[in-house]
Amino acid sequence: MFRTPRRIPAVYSFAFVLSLQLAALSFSAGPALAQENPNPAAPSITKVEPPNWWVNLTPDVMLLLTGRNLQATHANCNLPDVIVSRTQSMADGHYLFVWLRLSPTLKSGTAVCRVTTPKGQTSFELPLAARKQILARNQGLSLNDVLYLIMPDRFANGDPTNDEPVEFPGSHDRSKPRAWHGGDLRGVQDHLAYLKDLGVTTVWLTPIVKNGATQDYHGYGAVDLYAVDPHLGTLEDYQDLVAAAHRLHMKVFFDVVPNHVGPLHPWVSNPPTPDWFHGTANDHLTSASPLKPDFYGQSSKKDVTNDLFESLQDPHTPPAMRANLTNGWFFGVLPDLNTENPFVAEYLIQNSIWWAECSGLDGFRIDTFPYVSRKFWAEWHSGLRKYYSRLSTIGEVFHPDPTVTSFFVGGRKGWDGIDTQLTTVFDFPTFFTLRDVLLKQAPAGKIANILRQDSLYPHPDFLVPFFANHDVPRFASMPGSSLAKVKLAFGLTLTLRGIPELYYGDEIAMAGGNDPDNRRDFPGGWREDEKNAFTSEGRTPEQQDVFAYVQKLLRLRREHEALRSGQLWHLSSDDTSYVFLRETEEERLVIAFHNGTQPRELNIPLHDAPGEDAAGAAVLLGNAQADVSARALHLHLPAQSLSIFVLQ
Ligand SMILES: [Ca+2]
Ligand SMILES: [Ca+2]
Repeated sequence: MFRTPRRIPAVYSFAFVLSLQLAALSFSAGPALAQENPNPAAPSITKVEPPNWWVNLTPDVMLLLTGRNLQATHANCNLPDVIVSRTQSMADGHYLFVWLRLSPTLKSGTAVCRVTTPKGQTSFELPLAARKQILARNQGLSLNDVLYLIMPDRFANGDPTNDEPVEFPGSHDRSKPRAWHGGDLRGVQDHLAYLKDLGVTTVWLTPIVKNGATQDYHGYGAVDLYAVDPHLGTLEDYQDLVAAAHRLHMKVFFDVVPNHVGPLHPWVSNPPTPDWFHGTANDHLTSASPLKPDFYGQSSKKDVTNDLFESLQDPHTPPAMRANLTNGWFFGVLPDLNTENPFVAEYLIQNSIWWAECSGLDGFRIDTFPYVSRKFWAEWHSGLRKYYSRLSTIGEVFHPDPTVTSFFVGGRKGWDGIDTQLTTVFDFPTFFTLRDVLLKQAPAGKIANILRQDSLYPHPDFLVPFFANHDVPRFASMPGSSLAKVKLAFGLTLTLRGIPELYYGDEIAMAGGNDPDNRRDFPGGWREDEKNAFTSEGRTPEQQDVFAYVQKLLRLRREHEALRSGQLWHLSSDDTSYVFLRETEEERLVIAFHNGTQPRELNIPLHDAPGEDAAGAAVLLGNAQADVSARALHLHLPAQSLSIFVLQ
């Protein structure tokens, strides 16, 4: 989401929302598909969703037709293997749902379907293609992966011709932090080699679907779930990007937002069914929890506020303590989809299948996960995994407490009897802890305390640890930060268990405060940029120092399986240091983190611990010194350091 501290961005003030709603009233849904009929009562269709489908994929497809006078008495298609099994007209004929049964003998082609009403006839086309062979399609995550989060508008401008699409005049201005800046999908593709060279494997792009407002550069204000935003390029650009990534043995994650659409989506003023949303533009709940932190005895004085999800995980809360979170409009502004409505659920499942099928994408990052009912997540995952068994999903659960984050992970049922089937979550507890330890001198032992709670997760090795994303201030700009601290943050994130996520630009220690300042343009992504930090010559010595450090850590991860999938053992933990070991059958690596401002000696007995038979230790990274004698590990740790040793 475009949150950061929980404040409503100025752009979504009440007056602004009102103007959006008025604007939406005159929104045109797109080009007419059939000839304008001079008879004003005749049916017409302006939009077909999904716009195309595939043979030998699903047995059925539900179409949502948008138009006028769509009170069908009859609908049929010209292909014998495409049967209209049911229709339902809604919203005074502005929408028609059409369920098609696709026979297994169906061949690719274009179905021409006719809709007949008491006042006339119209038709629409539905291309039905053979499934494309896509190299390495829909792979899902493995423990070898490292994610890299990109906000495409702010990374690189590969195609200046799309900077200001005709339908969005005045939307592009690099001098304004909330305007579109011109970055696009082509720009990401152009820099895959940079990312490969850095050593990440998987790009997560913030949403690429079409947005409506001139300040929706972040992508979280959808107006069309079946279109790429024209600022970012075309569907073909997205398909090309995924294909290019796959050729480089890289992966692409799609940011999906089933919780809400943007205030300008045409559904808001004219919903396909009366209960398409939870509430209406004029009458809805707000997503803030009705509970305050002190309900569970917690302080409300925090630097980075988090979402109050405790009541969702708590089996003792009555519905009134949960409804705001799952049914309220995010910020009180973003229209909350009624995912309990089976038509909405089917629409969203098909929409995700459509993106997976047409692009070959490898997984979904799921926005605002707890704000959607768990029953829906089980249905959505079942619907997708029928066709894409390997697809991975990562849920955003913005909360520091593992008892809360783990509740949403799939793989087992919660107290409500529901298995969300979510592959994993972002490791927000580790995020909060790393910032507390590195920036606020919290005890280093807090890291061990978070890892202790891995027992709450079915697969803790699949957690996604990180120290920054697009919703929080840049690590380098936080009070208490320094280049040394940035490197420590990378060092811990890339050696703890899990599949790490890095935020674009942190590898050159980019600066930035709260949203949108934390989303500055990557230097060199634009032809007019003076410095090009995508090249070593274009980086300052400080940028190159951090870049080379991250690159080296990522190389060590590739070379040492223990850093990717080794068992993690605590060796020592106290206020200033945390020393741990990653073990596979082949090797044992010791990672020694010291947060103190003075050097320190540590003697760690290895009796009855992994490594007790070690004869020595060789340094792989860092300036600490280690030797092993008398079944003990003797460490000399420089101030504020992280070192990696291989035990011999
Ligand atoms: Ca562009
Ligand atoms: Ca919701």
